[in-house]
Amino acid sequence: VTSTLMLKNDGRPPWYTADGKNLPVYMVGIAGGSASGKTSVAKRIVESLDVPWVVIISMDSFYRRLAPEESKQAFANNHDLDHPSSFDYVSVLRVLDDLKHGRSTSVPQYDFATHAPRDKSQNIYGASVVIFEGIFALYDPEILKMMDVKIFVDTDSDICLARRIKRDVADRGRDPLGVLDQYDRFVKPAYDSFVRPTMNNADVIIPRGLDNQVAINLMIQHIKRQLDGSNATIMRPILVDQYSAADQ
Ligand code: UZR
Ligand code: MG
Repeated sequence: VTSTLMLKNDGRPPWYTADGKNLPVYMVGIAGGSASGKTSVAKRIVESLDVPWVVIISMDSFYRRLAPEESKQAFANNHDLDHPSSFDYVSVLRVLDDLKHGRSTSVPQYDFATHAPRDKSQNIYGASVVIFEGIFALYDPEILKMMDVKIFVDTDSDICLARRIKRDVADRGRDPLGVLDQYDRFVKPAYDSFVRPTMNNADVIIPRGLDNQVAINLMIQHIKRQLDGSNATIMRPILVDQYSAADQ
């Protein structure tokens, strides 16, 4: 779909104007505890924006490669993957900076079952809206500077834990006792010391995560208004037409 769209658009991605200037790219940061509903909120925002060139970048893609000893510990649930130092911020900044400037980029892919980055990364052509979500999405000062709106999803920790057990067993190849153990030792302490304080960096706090329709709708209205006010007058008609033309 992506390449069809670009060809139909005179070979020009829609985040560039006809004279080659790049349109402002709108960036949304979403942080919150593990299994608080960050990914779901991000997806809901994407579904509701009628701009097709929206991309979700998940911080889970940017776990750094572990040294052999660290990796052994990770398999034994003894490595702290919830500490801010577990992420490769240089790669995060490279990817976000590329997208912010309308450049294509490649996003690493991470395998939760092996606790390691995959050999292949994923190419992204560009986007007019970028949503960056993860436990430390609002942690690094350089990342914060790039975000146009910063959201913190604040969900009760018992709900997060229940969700996390289900998710990690179903999707991430873990066993329930290991998840609980890890929660006590790493997830909860890291949340209290490093994740929760980043709430102070947020513009908006969404209580109850995905259940909070009102807050999410307000957020979506805000983003839509911002898009209308900046690039969308140039961008929207082109995008919407081409999107339906190519997709139907
Ligand atoms: P979200 N995580 C893993 O379980 N395995 C890994 O290899 C890497 C990360 C977990 C990590 C963190 N902690 O709590 C969670 N552990 O992924 C963050 N243990 O992901 O934001 O989707 O909950
Ligand atoms: Mg997630």
